[in-house]
Amino acid sequence: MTEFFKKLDKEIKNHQNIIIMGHKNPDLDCIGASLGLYQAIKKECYIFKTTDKLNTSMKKAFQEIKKQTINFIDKTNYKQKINNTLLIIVDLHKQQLLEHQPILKEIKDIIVIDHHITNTEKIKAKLEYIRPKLSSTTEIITNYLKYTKTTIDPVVATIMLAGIEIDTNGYNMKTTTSTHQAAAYLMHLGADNILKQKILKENKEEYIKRTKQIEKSYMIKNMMICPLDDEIYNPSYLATLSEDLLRFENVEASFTIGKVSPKEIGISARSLGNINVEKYMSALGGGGHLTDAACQITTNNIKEVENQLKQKIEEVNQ
Ligand SMILES: [Mn+2]
Repeated sequence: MTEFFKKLDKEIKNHQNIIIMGHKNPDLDCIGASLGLYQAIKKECYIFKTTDKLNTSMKKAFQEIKKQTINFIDKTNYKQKINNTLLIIVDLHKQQLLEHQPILKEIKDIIVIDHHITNTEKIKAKLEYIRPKLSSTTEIITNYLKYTKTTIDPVVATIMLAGIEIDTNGYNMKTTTSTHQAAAYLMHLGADNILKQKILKENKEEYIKRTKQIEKSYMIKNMMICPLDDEIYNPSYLATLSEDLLRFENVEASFTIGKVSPKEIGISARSLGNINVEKYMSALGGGGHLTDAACQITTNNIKEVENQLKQKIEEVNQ
């Protein structure tokens, strides 16, 4: 990581402006990493602000950020800042997910920092640091704060801590010693546990909705399948739900099936480690890792995808 940080420092030094950009439908890891990085960069720097609808936690995080002096930029005014500019992309590396894709043609010096499973449609970058084994992008940025000995605003430290918590589903997924060390370091930087809880508080209606979805899930062997209704969901919602299902007794693997666009059904698969979910997802045209995989199928029929999955569960030998 240190080698990457050295190169990152050099790139920052060699540019006049920095723009930090995350993915569409940003989450707390994405914004936490952006804010942490922003505070470590001691020169003209902007965070590209989303125009997407924010979820409850993100709205609360932005309310807290409002009290800070952070330079945001958006698609209406960023063009004044694209000369001698370094674009740092955080928490994604797949082109289609980028907040504002046209920028890729306007800025040529790009750095990508991410922790998602490597995808083929990668953004062409001058420098990249993609580590799918790490819990979150915030974990990487926290290490950068340590490396640069940056002190940050306690509110930013709090949002970063919430970001790690969201991406690990409460230190359950992809959590290692270094994840806990990063969390401890954020506490040391002033992260506030009470404010973090306020930011993470769930909306009651959303909680009830999720409980009803879990109610409809069922077991095949030691795997839990949870088909959703006809609404369109963010793929990260499917992932979180699958992670939640792993909490239940006898569940070794979980699959959440739902519409991710009008003509696309996604499956998000998670495993505790004894079942290789990547095998099922690649059999359905997707991919991923042993404990963490997904696929997307072009159709609008959830039942059809559910049946295909059940068939693969019968066919694929572990
Ligand atoms: Mn993330």
